[in-house]
Amino acid sequence: MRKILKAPLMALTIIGLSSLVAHASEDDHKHKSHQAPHGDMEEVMVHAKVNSVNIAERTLNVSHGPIKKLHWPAMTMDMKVADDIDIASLDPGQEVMMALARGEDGIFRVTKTMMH
Ligand SMILES: [Cu+2]
Repeated sequence: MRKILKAPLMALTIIGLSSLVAHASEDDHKHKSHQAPHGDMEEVMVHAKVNSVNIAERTLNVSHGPIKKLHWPAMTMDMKVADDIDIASLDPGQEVMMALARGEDGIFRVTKTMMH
């Protein structure tokens, strides 16, 4: 009896595992999901290249490295900048270390940039 039961159990296990994997990669990183657990106001640092600067919208398009702390992979995205950042001082093509922090609205913003 045991031997007969083993195969279906194995199959169930494999199906279970593969649905977990599929779920994890789905969750991985959609741009809109740039949200840390509630209450996490800490800054994180990441290396990034500025691709373009939108002064009117106060956003940067950046290619940033992975951020382990937030479980974000490396990616290219638009990022809002904090009010106290002099966005006009940033140029396309520049490489920077940037600090990100989540505002009370739940959105991450660039809070500091350092030439890199
Ligand atoms: Cu990103």
